[in-house]
Amino acid sequence: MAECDTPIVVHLALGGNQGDVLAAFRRALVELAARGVAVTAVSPAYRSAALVARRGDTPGPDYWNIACAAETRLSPVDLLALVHDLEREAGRERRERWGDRPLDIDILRYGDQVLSTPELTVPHPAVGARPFVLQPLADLDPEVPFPPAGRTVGAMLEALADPWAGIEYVMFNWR
Ligand code: A4P
Ligand code: MG
Repeated sequence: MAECDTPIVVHLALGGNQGDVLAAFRRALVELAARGVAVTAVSPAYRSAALVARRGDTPGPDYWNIACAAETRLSPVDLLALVHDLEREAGRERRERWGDRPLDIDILRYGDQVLSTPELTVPHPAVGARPFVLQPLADLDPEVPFPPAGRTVGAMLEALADPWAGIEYVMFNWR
């Protein structure tokens, strides 16, 4: 396992729409901390309608989404392997893209690094388009810059036609 010399600040998005998702989030946050990802801040939980892959698809159950900030010495590839382990342990089976899932963990940002490999794209390409990702990120810190251009979370939110599109409910004390 490759380790970085200095801890890297990472931002993760957690989502899910099957079973007790908030319980899955709580477990995942404990496991991240236990396996080398020191979680420093966690957002409120946002409930939103499921975004579907294609117009006309029947949406599944509503999602819960949160964001967290953390510090880790894990390399990007090892961090991806860890989040896949946690998704599996939460009972996730990959059947179809955007299928219903008890837990999904996306690596939104890995310090200032830009990576594009078949397994991992960082920053996550969908960050700027999704209120259910940007709103919880803004709760952590709206000034966080995303490489390569350094666009902040706040600026990305302001650029959306409707920064609250699809969001139905925000739960503050969910942990
Ligand atoms: N992968 C590449 N880059 C990354 C990254 N930065 N972080 C690869 C995590 N994974 C990354 O992901 C497919 C592959 O992406 C992985 O094998 C990994 O190597 P996946 O989690 O297996 O599949 P997925 O989640 O179905 O696809 P995708 O494109 O990641 O979908 P998203 O973006 O996760 O969207 N509606 C609401 N309201 N809230 C949601 O959270 N999420 C989705 C899925 C659909 N609708 C939603 C929500
Ligand atoms: Mg995913």
